[in-house]
Amino acid sequence: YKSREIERRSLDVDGLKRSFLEWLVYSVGKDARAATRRDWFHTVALAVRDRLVDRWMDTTRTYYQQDAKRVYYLSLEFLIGRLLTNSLANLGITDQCRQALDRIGLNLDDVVEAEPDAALGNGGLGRLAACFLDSMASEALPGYGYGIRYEFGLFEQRFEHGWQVEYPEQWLQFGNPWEFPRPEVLYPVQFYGRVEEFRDSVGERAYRWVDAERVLAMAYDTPVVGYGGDTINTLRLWSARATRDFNFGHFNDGAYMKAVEQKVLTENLSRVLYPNDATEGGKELRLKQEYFFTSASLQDILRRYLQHHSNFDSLPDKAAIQLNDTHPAIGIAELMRLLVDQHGVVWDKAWDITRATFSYTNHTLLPEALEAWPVRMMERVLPRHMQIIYEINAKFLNRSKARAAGDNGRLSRLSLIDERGDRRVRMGNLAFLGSHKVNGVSALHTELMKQTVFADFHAEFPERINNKTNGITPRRWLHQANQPLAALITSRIGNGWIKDLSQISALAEKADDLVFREEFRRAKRKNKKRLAAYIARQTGVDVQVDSLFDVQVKRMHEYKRQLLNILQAIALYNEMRDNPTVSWVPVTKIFAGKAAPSYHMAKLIIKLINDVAKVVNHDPSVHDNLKIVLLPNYNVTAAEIIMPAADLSEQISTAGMEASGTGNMKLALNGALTIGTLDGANVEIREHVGDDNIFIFGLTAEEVNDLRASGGFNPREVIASNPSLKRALDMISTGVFSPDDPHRYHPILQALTDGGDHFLVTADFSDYCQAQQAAMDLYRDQEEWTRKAILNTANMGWFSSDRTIMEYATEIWDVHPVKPEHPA
Ligand code: 26Y
Repeated sequence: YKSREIERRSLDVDGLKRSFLEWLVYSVGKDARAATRRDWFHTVALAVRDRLVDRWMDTTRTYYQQDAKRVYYLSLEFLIGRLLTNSLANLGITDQCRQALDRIGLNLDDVVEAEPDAALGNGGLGRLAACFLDSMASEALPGYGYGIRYEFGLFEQRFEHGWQVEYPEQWLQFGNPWEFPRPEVLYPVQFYGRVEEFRDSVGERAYRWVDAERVLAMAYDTPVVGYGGDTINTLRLWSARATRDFNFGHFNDGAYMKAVEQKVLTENLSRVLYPNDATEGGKELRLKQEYFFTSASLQDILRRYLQHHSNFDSLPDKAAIQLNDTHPAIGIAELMRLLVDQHGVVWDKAWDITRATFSYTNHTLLPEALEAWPVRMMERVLPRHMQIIYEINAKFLNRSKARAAGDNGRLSRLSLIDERGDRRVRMGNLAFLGSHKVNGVSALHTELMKQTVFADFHAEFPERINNKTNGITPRRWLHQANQPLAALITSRIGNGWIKDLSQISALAEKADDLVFREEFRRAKRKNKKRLAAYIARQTGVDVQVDSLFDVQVKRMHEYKRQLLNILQAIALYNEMRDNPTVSWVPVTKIFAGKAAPSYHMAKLIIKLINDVAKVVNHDPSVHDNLKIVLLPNYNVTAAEIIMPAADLSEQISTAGMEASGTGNMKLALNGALTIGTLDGANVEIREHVGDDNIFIFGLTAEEVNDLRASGGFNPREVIASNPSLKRALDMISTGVFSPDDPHRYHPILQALTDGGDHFLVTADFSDYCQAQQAAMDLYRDQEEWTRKAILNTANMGWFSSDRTIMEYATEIWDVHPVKPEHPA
């Protein structure tokens, strides 16, 4: 038994190999000859998991014994992607594992490919949460992620005749070796019912929530391995279970089948991730998901707190709860309910505790993305919470400065209830009011929060808004995804950068070193070859490895302006055909991204890109100097192949609309030059990499604001005065790219003209084309291009999510690193 214990922890090649063979037989139940690639993935994952359990328990025990202050990151999304490569790298056993598999006649890279991509998120917000988990563990911070264990992650995207079609993403189909089910960690969560008033033991008015429906939240834990493997934190995801009434009920014939149906319906709560990432749908199931995971998480947090404490006075000293956008903002009313109704804390004290415990991150200024639940729905689904929200609101409005000043306009804007039209609960206002700190995700975004959506709140609470510019984890996005470049960097400056990305600045002096440049180019070329092979496999298109890889990968959105990019592609296509004798810089335009299934305009843009690609890629007159590809099913795994291979990074949102962007950081860190507007974190990227090493174009946020306010912008005039834009649009409108349906793109043309071009595609077109020309010209000079690419990589150290997370830790959470104690 003892030797088996040691075997399970052994990190050397022989020990790993013996573990693999044993796991394959005794847990996967296969013989080496019959094992599939998936069997091997499960085998290796289970054996690797063995190697982290001890340290996981040490970490958890240390936090408990020291009663350390923990941070709880509540997020409806965690876009974690695959975990095998990440676990191996963070444990530092990649090479041993590779060799052990070699000895069995297997290739680690093939085994890795059998892991499904855990896509429990839509885009930036979900991936940020995943980067933060990595950084909290790597910085030894006592941090927990709390979310939902969706059975179906973000849909799988395929193109059928160029149109996006959605398929279910069944990541759990073959089991998940990383998760530990905790059937004993089970909390009741209620919905519907009504509120009863009564007198408590001292004769005070009190309330109880009765006749409610009950669902159970069951925990599944996933270990989060920090770099070096010393700290191993926990991601706890909740799954909906019908109550035990079902298991122990006895039913007559008809009632039995009904009860089974009811059980299935109840458990639908955690079935599927909502695929919208900007339009608030107002769907009841979504509200229930939000409350479900928030309530379970808060109950769990309070249970943990009460292991060491007998009243709630020091909750804010022991727990910091971060709200990832407003999705868990109902937690503010829920904590009030738990404290006041269940634990008998008086209101004012409960409110102080709540505010001192919560903080809120805003990720968007888009009005259509701000959550606002109809009062009628909230009253029905969460009647006690609706009361509590009214109470919070009444007390706040009574004391606010606006009332003192007699400013009713301001008062109604501050209200938690939007009284216009059907009455709605403004979740952003609730999150703001119930938090001691509120942050934006880039300097510009935070500034705009103060000036726009939260201007009135900012006047009331001038200290509350602060900035935390996003970051990305260098482990996954450089060390793991870009091994050629990572090895090159380490050969010159050592491997300290993996843990402390600021060290990467030491590369700057290598930008003038011709040998280093050559090696940097060689690493990039290797990555481009890998991407070219992937493109060929996914789309059947052959691209030139030495062409300029111009990459725009992100969700499909009008504000992100994939349309601007494809219009420029059409213009470039025309120029190439008009001037066949010119020696053109070969360009490969690479797009990838999913559209929300109900977002028709975004889906039409996908079809347009595919239609344009078909025409351009088959036109011999451009001599392969231009290729356009739209890769299907963009996800974390695809991003790991794309980011390292990019030359040019498209960050071209309408200024003022992209809160931060994080793909921009991944691309720049991997040595891509940015072509972008002064939006989101692009502003800070420019400050760090230097104005000479980035292509900035277009209207600024201020200019966009003025232009829209003045009403003085006429897209038809702009189009008429720009022949290449006019020609591109005419080609679309006459069906050059859609001969089977010439009117297909009418809605797009309409939006750009009569629609007023809200996203200012036409307004920025000419400046964008000039910036593209500058990029192509520079690309001819490979030495100069490489020099700038190196300076991008070297100057991106500040954008590590370790830096971001330490800012949260010191300026918002007041949590500190805790080194796990390992028993002898
Ligand atoms: C309300 C619901 C439909 C909803 C669901 C998901 C609304 C928004 C979202 C997701 C938003 C999101 O991903 N925002 C992105 O967050 C990133 C991390 O801060 C930013 O970098 C990026 O600019 C922003 O669009």
